[in-house]
Amino acid sequence: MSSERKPEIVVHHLNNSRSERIFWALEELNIPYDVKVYLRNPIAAPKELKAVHPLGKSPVITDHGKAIAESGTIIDYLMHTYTTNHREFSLADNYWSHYSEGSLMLFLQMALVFVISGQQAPWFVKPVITGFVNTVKSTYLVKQIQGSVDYMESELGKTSDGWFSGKSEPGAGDFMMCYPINVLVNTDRMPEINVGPNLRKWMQSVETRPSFQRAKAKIEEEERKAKDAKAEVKS
Ligand SMILES: N[C@@H](CCC(=O)N[C@@H](CS)C(=O)NCC(=O)O)C(=O)O
Repeated sequence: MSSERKPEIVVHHLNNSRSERIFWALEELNIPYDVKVYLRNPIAAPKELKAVHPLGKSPVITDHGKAIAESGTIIDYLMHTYTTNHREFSLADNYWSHYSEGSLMLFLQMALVFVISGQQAPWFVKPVITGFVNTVKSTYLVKQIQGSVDYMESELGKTSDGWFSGKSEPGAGDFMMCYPINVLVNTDRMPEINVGPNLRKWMQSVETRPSFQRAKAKIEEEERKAKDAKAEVKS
């Protein structure tokens, strides 16, 4: 880290959320931070998160008390405020950062909402809703997501070191892509999608990176402490 300004960052972390990429960026860029955990109750974020930012979503950070929301803005802010040469924030970084939330997540989120609505529909409309969900998935969403996955696979194949940043180390584009690619590679949310070797290798390179491992360990430790504290209050 090299900057005149000393960071006073708090990551306001909601369990099972997109904030893993913020932890990874902070660890990778060697920027010190504190963590405050918010536990879902049972699915939505607790109202305390709205005191940090009006939308009450995660990830959100505060730095010197100022709230910064939206993963892409947070990563952009960290790189521009606390790294030398903005760690060469490239056009590719900018592109993949926007692509991640603006294009890819749009379809993944739609797929998730459709599947959940099918599962949670009342029994008397379930066959109709399930039929509708399956039709939208097969005629539209699977094609869109597979198209994106094939495109990313081919673009990664053109890079020299297998990073979305186009450089020899991960950049903003990689931090941002970490969440959706993890969903595609490591979860069974979209079993219809074929993920190719370049994307799998990319995920593996992320997972074996010490900064990513430190980020995961930090999240686990902080969530455990928050859950223990909550259990203690209840007992
Ligand atoms: N585009 C936003 C997405 C923020 C978002 O939707 N966060 C979810 C978790 S991944 C959330 O806070 N959900 C809890 C809720 O809506 O109550 C970003 O990347 O920061």
